[in-house]
Amino acid sequence: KHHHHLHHRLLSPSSRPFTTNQHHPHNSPLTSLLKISPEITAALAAHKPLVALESTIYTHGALGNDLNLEAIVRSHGAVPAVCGILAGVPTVGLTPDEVERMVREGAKKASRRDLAYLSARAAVLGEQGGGQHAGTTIAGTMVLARLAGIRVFGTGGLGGVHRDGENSMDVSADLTELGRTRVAVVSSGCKGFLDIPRTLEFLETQGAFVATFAGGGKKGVDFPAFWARESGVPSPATVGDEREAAAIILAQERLGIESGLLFANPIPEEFAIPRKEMEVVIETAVREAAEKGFTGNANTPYVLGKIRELTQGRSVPANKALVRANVARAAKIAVELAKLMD
Ligand code: PSU
Ligand code: MN
Repeated sequence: KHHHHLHHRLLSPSSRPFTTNQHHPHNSPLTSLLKISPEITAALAAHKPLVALESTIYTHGALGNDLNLEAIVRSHGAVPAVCGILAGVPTVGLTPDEVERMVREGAKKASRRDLAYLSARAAVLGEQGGGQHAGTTIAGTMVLARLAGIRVFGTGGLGGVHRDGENSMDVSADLTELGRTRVAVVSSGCKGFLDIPRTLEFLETQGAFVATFAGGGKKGVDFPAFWARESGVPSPATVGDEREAAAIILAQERLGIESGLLFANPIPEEFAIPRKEMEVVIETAVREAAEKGFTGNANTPYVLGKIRELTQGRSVPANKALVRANVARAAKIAVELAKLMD
């Protein structure tokens, strides 16, 4: 019940959660709104490397239940923390059973704007049955991870500026979150059906650091496009290895810069689907979404589902492979970061 306080003492001033009501006179339920699992609480106290994982990938991804992301994190010596809203309670450290329950019973999609709304009835008012499940998006997961004090997050592909976004103004809240919340996200760039040049422009405006992993000190690599390693758009920066990434994260923290960081990890070569090949499918999926009125937060799940259908399942193994590779990278970064902070 008091884990939040306990944990709070352990954080250095610069890494304190940005919203607490520690001066609240009562032991208000608000103080303990965020539920952090016992395993994560212990890992935080012991300064173990931690990797946040999103739950939208499970609730809206239809990637099956054999992703084994937690096992990947553990195999690299880090602790996985799946974030989401379980029966109206924002939770860091969902168990596989809890995630399975969310998928089975149905879940909303929660970005930053949705967190308070979905938590109010169950977590604040204590209403029985007042709580819905929700998978947290990258933005939603970043908020929860930051509140818990988790610095690294591994996932699939970032949301971004949608095609025709200059008219629809459909710009994922993932981008503004990276502008305001200091969590390092490891993804295969942004989803390939987005407007990648505008997505990068927007991230620059938001003050979010963007670098792409490039081995052997290679310079001038593309910012990756999810299923494809190439996008035709050069990455603003490159990073050589996990230790360098960890050092950048630590420098950001020591400088007191609150914005997030994006480390793009191109899909493993053997699973990549060339950009030209994907483009045909993407155009169809994006057009259909527009014709059928899938706008707002329904757009991304629809487009991804349509692409799955049109590629006869070829995009699914690619999607799984890239998520797994990103989560492994994230775990290695978290381990390096723990070493640097020792
Ligand atoms: N993976 C899926 N479906 C999704 C997403 C991931 O299979 O909907 C989510 C990610 O969590 C990402 C979000 O953060 O899509 C972006 O959605 P939007 O464009 O509505 O911000
Ligand atoms: Mn959107």
